[in-house]
Amino acid sequence: MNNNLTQTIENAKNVLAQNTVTLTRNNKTYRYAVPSKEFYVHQWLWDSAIHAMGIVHFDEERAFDEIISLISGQWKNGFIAQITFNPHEQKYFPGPSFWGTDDHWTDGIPTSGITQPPLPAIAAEYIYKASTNKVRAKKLLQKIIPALKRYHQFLKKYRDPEDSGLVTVIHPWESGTDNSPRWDAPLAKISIDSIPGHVKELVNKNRSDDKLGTKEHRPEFDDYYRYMYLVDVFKSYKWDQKQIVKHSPFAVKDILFNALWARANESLALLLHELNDTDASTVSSWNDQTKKALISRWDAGRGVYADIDVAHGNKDIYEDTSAIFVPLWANACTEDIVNSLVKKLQDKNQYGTLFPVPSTSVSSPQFNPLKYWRGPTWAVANLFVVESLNRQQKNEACKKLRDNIVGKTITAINNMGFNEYFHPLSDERLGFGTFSWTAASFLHMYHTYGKTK
Ligand code: 2M8
Repeated sequence: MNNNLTQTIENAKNVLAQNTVTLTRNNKTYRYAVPSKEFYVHQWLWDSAIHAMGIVHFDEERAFDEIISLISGQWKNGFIAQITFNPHEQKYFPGPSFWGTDDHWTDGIPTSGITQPPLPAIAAEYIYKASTNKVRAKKLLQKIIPALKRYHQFLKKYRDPEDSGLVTVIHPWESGTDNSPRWDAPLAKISIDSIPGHVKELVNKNRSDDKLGTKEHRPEFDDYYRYMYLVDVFKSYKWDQKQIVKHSPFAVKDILFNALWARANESLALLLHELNDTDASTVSSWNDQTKKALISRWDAGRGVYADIDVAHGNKDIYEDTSAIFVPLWANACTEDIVNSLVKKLQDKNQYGTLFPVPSTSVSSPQFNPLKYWRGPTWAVANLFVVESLNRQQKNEACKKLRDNIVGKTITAINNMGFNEYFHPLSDERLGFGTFSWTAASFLHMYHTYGKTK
């Protein structure tokens, strides 16, 4: 190992340590890492799951803290929020006062009203398996698994009311890939003129990400008007999930979210089994159902898994983004699908760029190498692709690609540091700096696959 890499591993640990917040809520002390002190100063759901997967390689107990803190704000109906707020922080917009969720908070713990991709159970499986002190890890597992089971029951009940196997996402922020081209068509149906003046004023007055960060790397104002309009609509339904899922102007069956949903049910079933919980078989049947539903979304002609715009007549969405690789992590694929996706990853004009994997295919008319989820390479999205390829490692090409992406991600971070995202065609760092899940993804990839090379 070169000295530089030894130093980068230490730096990654330091990023996670420096971003760690210790907070007392209702006489209990919690520890979690914020995504980046430059802007994201609260706890995010899927970020924390990734943090845990990185932290476990140097502090097993601390890895579980991420999930323990996350579930402290779980609502009575099982919902776990995209953001659990730190009441002492002001920097981030939209903070706790913009959501109108107060009536649902548990023991006064402030949260937003939407969720994020259900990564925590996957993280729980990984951190449990990586823990060397299994007695302690099992005790910690017993602390978090009942809450994660209730969260999955919430998603199944309220987000898949049709029992189709595919859960519905009601806000682009729930997808985690906020301004992905996949949401362009559904969002275009919400005309900017129809958005009430008070929502636009609120955004104009309070938006802070474009001032604290680089404007060109962030979503547009029209995106933010729509994001906050949706929050306004959900507030008017008093966060009643049944009403929201039925009436939300934005409602999609997201391929990435559902791929992680399938994989998360596989993890949860395994952990429930480990704890002798008889619900394991129900959760396992959800995994089977979602896998089948995902395979049926594959469009061989276009070479993508198509999302569905539920709010607008179940229209298919065929945007070519890195979401299409993640069903492989859940094994929701056939050999032909795997071969087709391998070609895309190898092709320089699609996903095989200088620093892969771009979040949108280079050949897509929507590709923008600077803007957030519309083209830049994200270490966390690479972690998903790497795990997806690893699941298909019987296929030699997948194994080779896995090692190639691990190597390039480690080298890039080693050279450029821990930014939120990176230019896929040059060595430019983008977004906010000193980012926790970039550090955690690096540590996960290095410890799991990097050392064997
Ligand atoms: C970004 O999203 C937040 C809203 O949730 C924002 O831009 O304000 C996304 O990259 C999301 O996936 C991520 O979890 C969050 C914190 O890193 O930032």
